[in-house]
Amino acid sequence: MSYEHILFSLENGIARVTLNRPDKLNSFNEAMHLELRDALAKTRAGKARVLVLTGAGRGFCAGQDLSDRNVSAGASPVDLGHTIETFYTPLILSLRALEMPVICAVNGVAAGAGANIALACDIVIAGRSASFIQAFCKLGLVPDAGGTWALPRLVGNARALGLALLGDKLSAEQAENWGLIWKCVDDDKLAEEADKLAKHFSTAPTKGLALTKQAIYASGGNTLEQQLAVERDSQRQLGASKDYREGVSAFMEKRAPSFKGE
Ligand code: LHQ
Repeated sequence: MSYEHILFSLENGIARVTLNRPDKLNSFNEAMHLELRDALAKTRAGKARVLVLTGAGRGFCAGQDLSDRNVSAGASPVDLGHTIETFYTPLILSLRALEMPVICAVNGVAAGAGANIALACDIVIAGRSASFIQAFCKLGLVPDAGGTWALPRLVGNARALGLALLGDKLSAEQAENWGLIWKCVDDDKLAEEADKLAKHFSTAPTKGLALTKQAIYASGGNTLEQQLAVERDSQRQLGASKDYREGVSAFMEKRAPSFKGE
């Protein structure tokens, strides 16, 4: 599949996706969803050990392309649920299920589903001029793309409700202060910071990181007992991995480990 609305590369274990409809602030139409789906399938099937998601131009993503359907008074009603179940739900679930760290480099405004796609990534870094807007309330909608799940877990109900009911712009700095994202960096350092993280993860023990992310996401719905069982099962599996042997051997031999992601 060739891409018109995204850029994709996979080199040296690093998959990179750039949303690429800058004139529309990288908002999503169906074609972009399908291209992203294909790129995620290639990321899963290839030798990627980390994925970096970012946007082209001055924005990260303004959510759904609002110009792609007719909502005039005489037009037939639209089934937004269909769009959600066909495109956004599988996208969020596949980002979560990717067996590698997913870095989102938020290079500008992230609004509506764009904000929540960013928040579905494992490590979110943002340029100082970037912002997060739960724009849905201005359209009479609820936060989607996992927003109502992620927001209260990341920042608590008070802030989740304030963000979702008011739809105000939250600066990258405030997002970092609130623990909504990992880090805010100067705009001119964003690409460099994302690269540094990507290179780090491309030589990390990928299986261990994949099970770590799964365990942390599972914890929200688990009791302590259940979560202790998740940890036991993960360690059991990882104890048989080559990277675990390599990590321990490298420590004992006082040398840098060489992890293969196996
Ligand atoms: C856009 C968009 C956009 C099209 C900027 N669409 N063109 C899921 C399922 C199904 C349906 C409904 O929704 C959903 C989930 C959602 O994501 S709903 C939420 C959708 N997103 C929004 O409500 C955000 C709309 N955009 C904005 O509020 C502003 O554009 C923000 C605050 C993001 C940025 O403001 P500015 O920096 O002032 O830029 P701008 O508004 O001038 O936008 C630049 C261009 O991008 C402009 O086009 P133009 O031809 O006039 O230069 C906008 O029309 C276009 N654009 N967002 N979502």
